[in-house]
This record gives sequence, structure tokens and C-alpha cells, in this order.
Amino acid sequence: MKLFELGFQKYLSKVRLDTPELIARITSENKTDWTMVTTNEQLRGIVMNTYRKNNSIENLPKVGDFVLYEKIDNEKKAKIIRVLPRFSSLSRRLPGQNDQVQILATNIDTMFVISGLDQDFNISQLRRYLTMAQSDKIKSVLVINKTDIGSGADTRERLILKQFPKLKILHTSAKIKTGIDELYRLLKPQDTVIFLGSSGAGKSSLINALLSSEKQNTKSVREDGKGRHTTTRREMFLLPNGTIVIDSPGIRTLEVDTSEHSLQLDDELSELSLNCRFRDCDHIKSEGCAIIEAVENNQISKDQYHNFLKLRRDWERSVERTSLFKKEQTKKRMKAHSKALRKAYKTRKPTKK
Ligand SMILES: Nc1nc2c(ncn2[C@@H]2O[C@H](COP(=O)(O)OP(=O)(O)OP(=O)(O)O)[C@@H](O)[C@H]2O)c(=O)[nH]1
Ligand SMILES: [Mg+2]
Ligand SMILES: [Zn+2]
Repeated sequence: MKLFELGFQKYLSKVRLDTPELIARITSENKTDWTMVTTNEQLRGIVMNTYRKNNSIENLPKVGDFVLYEKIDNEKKAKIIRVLPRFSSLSRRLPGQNDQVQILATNIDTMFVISGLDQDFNISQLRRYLTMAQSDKIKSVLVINKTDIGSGADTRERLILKQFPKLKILHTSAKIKTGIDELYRLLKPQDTVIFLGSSGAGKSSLINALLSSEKQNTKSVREDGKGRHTTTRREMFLLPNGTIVIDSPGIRTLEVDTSEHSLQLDDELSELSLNCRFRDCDHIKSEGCAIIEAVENNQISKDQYHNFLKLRRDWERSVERTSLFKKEQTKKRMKAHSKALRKAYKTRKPTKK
């Protein structure tokens, strides 16, 4: 696997760079451990303490990043010098810390959310995934997997389409290999995509199915083969058609100031809200509101109702905060970039006496 197979050309078409020979792409990350691929080899990436000191958390290398590196002589290792500009990043708020944002992966074109038919479906969680992608113009696709075990896929699809009418939805079975061709059709050479979704939904199984559809060409960055075990790190695979896929561990919480219980309640009420007369019902004063009706009929308690409204508000605020945060980050990066350019220019100028 080489850098030019890993979406590098596409990246160059979006971001202008002068020294491509010193660039690598991060293929896996595990807190203190990075692997990366250069134009001709795979190396272990090292982040030095000085780098940590001079950079904020968001600038630590993530899977999908293109980085400048400096090779360590006679070793399969390299120091990571700088993370190059990202054309997109998937990020979520960190549990407990209000304005901390954790970046999951970067330079992503499409996010696939995998939902296992044997698992409960959580519409608020889906909404959070979609918000994450939308705020950075990443395309989203929902994959309903494990269709071999039951017939609920159509009902699930209908429910989801009512809330997200434009969402692209696929039905697959990684086990009996149905829907894999349709999935493949959405995967373009040089594109980088990520598979997200609850643990056990079948993300890794689907990636295995995609990999083995042209077995002889299968290349994987992973050295230990394709295990069935639960995924513990984000990791990049190259499909036979040239698409780059990132597998990831199931995310339990996208935002943790909302407890499991309230999420579940939010789901129930979200379903109920499908019966509201207006799609943009505020559930407070709008006419024909199914939720207010349910409160009046004692179907749900006043407490539950207020919790639901609060959750909505929290969620809306967090969306605002996230996009604000991203805007500020971009501004900061641009500033640092032009400062570095000015400096480089100055040192190059002939000195006059
Ligand atoms: N019946 C059936 N089982 C499946 C299908 N896809 C995956 N499985 C099974 O579901 C279990 C979980 O699959 P994984 O691919 O490991 O799930 P994952 O989403 O990668 O899970 P994490 O790595 O923990 O996030 C495994 O036992 C798979 O064999 C499917 O389409 N049908
Ligand atoms: Mg997995
Ligand atoms: Zn309503």
C-alpha cells in the first residue's frame, strides 16, 4: 500500500502543497501509536513532546490525516512534524467536558452509519451522526445490515425516512452477501469513507465482505489478518477498487450529557412526533402537536415532556457550538499558516546592509 493509492492525488487537487515527497498518510491511530504510509513504505509514527507542547489537541494526528514527517535513520519510524490542512473532519463532543471536541477521523468524503437489524434503533443517535457529518459537508449513507435475520428492514427504513427524507439507505447482509454490490457502487476510487455505528452492527464484517469480493487484490494495512473480534482502533483499508475505508470501534455515546434513559425517551417521543401536523412542529405552541396531545391524555408525564424539550435545546446548542468551534479553528489555522509563510519568505530574502 502506497501513499498515491491512499487518496493523495485527490487531496492534492483540494490542497496545494510544495513538497509531496515528505508526506505520509496516517493509517491507524491508537492514542500514542500511529502508523503511516509514505510514497514507498509503511512507518510507525512518533509524536515528540515538543510537538505536543506546541500543538493543541485537535492538531494531534488522526486517521486520514496527511502529515509532514522526518524519517529516523535505519528504522521503520518517523517523527511527525506537522498535520497538513484537513478538507473535512468528523468530530464529537467529549463526555463531560463542555467544549472539548474529539476528532474521530479526517479528510473523509462519505460517512456510512451501520445499523444492525438485531439491535434497537436509536433515532437520536442517528441524528447526532448526521449532524457530525453535515457540519463538515461529509455525505452520509445509512446501511441496515443483517437483513438475513428478519424482515424489519422496510419498517425501519420508513421510520427513518420520515425524519430524514433525503437520507440514502441501503439494505445489506454481510453474512449471506446481499446488498454488497449496491454498497460497492457508492464507493469511488480515491474516496475516503468511514464506517460508524454501534458495536456489533457489522461494520468490520461488511468491510471484510467488500475486501474479499476480489480476493487476489485484497490489501490491508492491518498486519494481523481480518479478525472477527470487536474493533479497538480506527484503521484504514484499501479496497480492490481503490476506495479507502476506515473501520472504527462502535461508539457508545456521541454526547454524554444525555443519559441512556433520556435518549430512549427521546426516541419514543421522536416517534410520537411523526404524528404532529407540521413537520417543523415546535411541540410547544404549534397546532396539531401529537406530543402536547399525549401530555394532555396523560400518555406521557409533564416531567417527561420537559425533559424532551430540554434535550432538544441541548442538542441544538451543541450543534451551534460545534460549528462555531470549527470556524474558530479554521481561522486560527489560516493565521498560523500565513505567519509561517511570511517567516519563510523573510529568511529567504537577501539581507541588505
Ligand atoms: N446474521 C448476521 N450476522 C452478522 C452480519 N454482519 C455481522 N454479523 C455478526 O455480528 C457480529 C458483530 O459483527 P462485527 O462485524 O464484528 O461488528 P462491528 O460493527 O465491527 O462491531 P465493533 O467492532 O464492536 O464495533 C459478528 O458475530 C458477525 O458475525 C449479518 O449481515 N448477518
Ligand atoms: Mg468492528
Ligand atoms: Zn409537535
